[in-house]
Amino acid sequence: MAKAGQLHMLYTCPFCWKVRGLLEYLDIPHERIQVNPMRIKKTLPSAPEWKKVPVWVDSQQEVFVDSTPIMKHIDSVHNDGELWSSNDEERRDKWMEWVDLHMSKATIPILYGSLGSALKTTTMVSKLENFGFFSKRLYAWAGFPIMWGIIAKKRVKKDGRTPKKLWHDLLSEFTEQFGDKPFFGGDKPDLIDLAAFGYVRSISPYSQFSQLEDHETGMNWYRAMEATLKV
Ligand SMILES: N[C@@H](CCC(=O)N[C@@H](CS)C(=O)NCC(=O)O)C(=O)O
Repeated sequence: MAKAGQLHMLYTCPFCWKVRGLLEYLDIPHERIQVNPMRIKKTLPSAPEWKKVPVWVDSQQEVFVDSTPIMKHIDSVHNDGELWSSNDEERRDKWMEWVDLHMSKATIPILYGSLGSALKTTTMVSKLENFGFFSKRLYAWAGFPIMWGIIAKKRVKKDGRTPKKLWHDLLSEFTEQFGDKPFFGGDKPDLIDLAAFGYVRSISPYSQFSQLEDHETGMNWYRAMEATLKV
C-alpha cells in the first residue's frame, strides 16, 4: 500500500509518540525516519525554520510541524476529522491544552529526576536513538549530569511533588474527566486521549514506568488505549 507520508522522529521524544500512536490507531501506512539527535538541525526537512521533531511530510512532499497540529492534520485528511470533532469544543480545547501543558512537562522529572534514574535513562536513550558511534558514548556519559543536574532538578523542585506523585495526580485529574466512560472521548478514544497516551507511552520503555503502573484507573485507561491500536 502506498505510504501516506514520512514521520521524522526521535524514538524517545514524547511529542513523536503522540503522532505515532495516532498513526497506529488509524492504521495509516507511513515511513519512520529516525533522525540522528546530533544532526536534527541539519537534516530535518523543515529546517532552518523549525528544528524540532516530529515533522510530518505527506505524499505530496508538503511539510507539517508541531505534534498537536500534525495530529489534527492527519485526522482531518485521513479520518474526516472524526477524532477532533466534538459536541463540546470548549471542553475539548481546554483539555488538549491541559494535556500538552502538564503531561509534556512531567516526563523529564520521572525520567531524570534522581541521579540513578537519570543515569539509567541516558544509557537507555543512547541505545534507542540513532546516534553516531562517538556521540552515542558521549551522550551516555555527558547527557545525564546535564539532564539531571540542570534540567530535571529545577523542575522537580519547582513542582514540589515527587515525580511519582505528580504523575498520579495527573492521571487522576485526567481520568476524572471521563465520567463513567472508558475514555476522555467517551466509548472511543478521541484526539485528547491519543495525545495523553503519547506522553504516557513515551515513559513505557523505562523502568520508571512501574511508578505509573500502580495507578489503577490510569492503567485501565492506558491498557484500553493500547488495545485500540492496530499494531
Ligand atoms: N511543541 C513541539 C515540541 C517538540 C520538541 O520539543 N521536540 C524535541 C525533542 S523531544 C526537539 O526536537 N528538540 C530539539 C530542539 O529543540 O532543538 C511539538 O509538540 O512537536
